[in-house]
Amino acid sequence: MKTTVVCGLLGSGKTTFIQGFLNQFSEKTVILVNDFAKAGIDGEIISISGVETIELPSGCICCTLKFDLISTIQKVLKEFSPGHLVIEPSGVAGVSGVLEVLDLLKIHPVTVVGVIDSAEFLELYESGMYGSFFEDQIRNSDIILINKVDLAPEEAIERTAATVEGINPGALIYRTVRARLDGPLPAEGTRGPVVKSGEPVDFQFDTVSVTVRNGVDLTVLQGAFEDIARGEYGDVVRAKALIQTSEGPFKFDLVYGKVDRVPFDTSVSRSRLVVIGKNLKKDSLTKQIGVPHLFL
Ligand SMILES: Nc1nc2c(ncn2[C@@H]2O[C@H](COP(=O)(O)OP(=O)(O)OP(=O)(O)O)[C@@H](O)[C@H]2O)c(=O)[nH]1
Ligand SMILES: [Mg+2]
Repeated sequence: MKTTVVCGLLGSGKTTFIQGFLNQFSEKTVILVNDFAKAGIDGEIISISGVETIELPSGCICCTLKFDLISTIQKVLKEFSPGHLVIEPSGVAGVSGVLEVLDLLKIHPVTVVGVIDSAEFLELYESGMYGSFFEDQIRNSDIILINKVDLAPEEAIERTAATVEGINPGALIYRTVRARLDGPLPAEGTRGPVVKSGEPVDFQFDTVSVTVRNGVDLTVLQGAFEDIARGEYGDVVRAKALIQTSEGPFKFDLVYGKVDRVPFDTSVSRSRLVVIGKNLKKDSLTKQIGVPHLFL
């Protein structure tokens, strides 16, 4: 069995990468996704492709949910005998914790794809606010995608690439838009043993999951997302939603202040929004955007 772990900070482009690669997975593939917030969204996004997708419980599989990861993988191996296992840990997971689980289960070879948001990386890395998160990710990656180069100035892209290369000179580094690579994924990684770069980082983010009324007006919703991006509901770093709006199904994404909206391919039966950050105004989020008294 081939195993691919796709890691990276919240909103860096992990799910986008997996979606782009779905048509390359020729063998029987199972995808494990681990959303940090209670209302899972990535599982539904990936599963519409028809690939077997399993949502791990909300939280973080590198630490508190390690045992869930172990038992889920054991179950997947038994039930599906996949030719390819793809794991998307949450955007706050330290990848070394996930790799330790795979080692423990004697699963190899494992290819680690690290996705980096080049529009945000330098500021976050240089501020040191996420501790050893990036070192852990970069040191343990075989392939690193310096993603979102359409959003970052050339100077930032170059400095990001140089910083990444300095941390892991052995990794294959690509600059990507929408995490797209031309050609197939290198079959096997060149990584050595798992590198621990420090204690797992506790981001201390809160999450709010909100049920939204199906059929909500698209313009109103766009306005609400812009309010979230402006900080009206707290210090939000990531929000995402799948919503059946007045104009049909839509996927909304907010990553560090940038709002993105695209039509979704199938109708959404359970419209929902998740917000991740600090000092979140849970009550007003639910009152203004959600169905009152109906938390997920
Ligand atoms: N402009 C631009 N947007 C991108 C690029 N790659 C991904 N995005 C957008 O960034 C947002 C987040 O992408 P995802 O693939 O959901 O990120 P993720 O890492 O899976 O996010 P989490 O699972 O929540 O941590 C979406 O709106 C994507 O469309 C890129 O190269 N350029
Ligand atoms: Mg994702």
